[in-house]
Amino acid sequence: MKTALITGISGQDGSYLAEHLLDLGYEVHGLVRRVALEDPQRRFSRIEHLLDRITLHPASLESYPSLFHVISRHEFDECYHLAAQSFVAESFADGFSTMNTNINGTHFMLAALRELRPNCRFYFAGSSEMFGKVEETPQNERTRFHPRSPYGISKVAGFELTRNYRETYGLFAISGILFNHEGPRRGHEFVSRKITSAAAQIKVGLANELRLGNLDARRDWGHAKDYVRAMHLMLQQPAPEDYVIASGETHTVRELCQLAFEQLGLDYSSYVKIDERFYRPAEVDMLTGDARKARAELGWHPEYTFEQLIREMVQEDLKVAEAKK
Ligand code: NDP
Ligand code: GDR
Repeated sequence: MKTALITGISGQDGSYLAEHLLDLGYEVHGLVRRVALEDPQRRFSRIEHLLDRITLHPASLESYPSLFHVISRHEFDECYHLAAQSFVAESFADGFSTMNTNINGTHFMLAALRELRPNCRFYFAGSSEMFGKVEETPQNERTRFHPRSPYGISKVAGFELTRNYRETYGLFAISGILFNHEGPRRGHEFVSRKITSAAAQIKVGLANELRLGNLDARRDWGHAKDYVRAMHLMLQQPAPEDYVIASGETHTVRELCQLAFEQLGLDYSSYVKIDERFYRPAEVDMLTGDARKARAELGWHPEYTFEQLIREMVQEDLKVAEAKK
């Protein structure tokens, strides 16, 4: 039985990855913040159903000793480093804390593994935000980075740290460059969930409008369940390499609105209002990933289409809205 450590296990991807690894027979450990352990009902909603099958350890990405402590006491075969300040808009509001958490947190994890568990395989949660103002379309593993936010810059730094530990110290340390992935467990601040939950609330009469920023931004959206399978596959390869994971399709935020409202028999244009507050100081206009390397070498294929993803999110949010009514 292999043992895996997941940082960010209480987040969207951490929860799906924990389920996937448990299904594969792994012993699963997770790093969580102490404050979260003290408020499990609210902070562990995504992993509530797994709590008796996983082992949680308190630690913070801001504290090297707390990470060192956990890693020194348990043998891990694989480490999935998913914890981060992951909301791009927040990184404009407070770039310093995003940089601190995301860059130092990744550096601390790598430094502790190098010292204590050099044979543990390491996955870094890289992002399509690293491509930012894209230099070519579609983006692949060789496309140059041009990040447009403190978040994007922090992910480029994490990517370079991971590469450097691989090349310098021989760690099996790789980055997945994942494009946007969503699902019913997505945080409400991200645009997909903001739209599907608002559409459901409007449908049952709990809300009457939805305020959004740039409707013309284009993203390559997939389902988080498909993307966590790719994370695991990357760590099973004979040699450490980075992979782009994407659907290869791009849609505007407007199209996402249209599709979500249509599922409920509504016309989005009657409810969506443009609000300058949700525009970003610098936007990533358009992302489309080229995941041919992952398809060929990992045998990875997404199972969900964009339409199935949005339909599932809308249906789940409708259940929540109906229960609240
Ligand atoms: P979430 O925001 O849902 O989860 C983030 C996790 O990180 C949470 O468990 C959170 O814990 C934890 N965390 C945040 N700050 C700290 C800290 N200071 N110390 C310890 N833990 C912390 O993100 P996702 O699951 O969507 O994404 C997972 C990773 O993948 C992130 O690194 C993200 O940047 C990256 N990524 C995500 C993509 C996506 O489309 N979802 C695409 C590409 C990359 P808590 O619950 O306590 O806040
Ligand atoms: P993103 O996701 O920034 O791509 O980062 P998000 O869903 O926040 O934004 C996508 C696009 O929608 C536009 N937008 C709005 N976004 C939000 N959140 N709220 C709004 O009201 C709104 N109106 C328009 C944005 O401007 C943007 O263009 C996500 C995160 O999961 C990152 O952690 C991850 O690395 C990347 O995806 C890949």
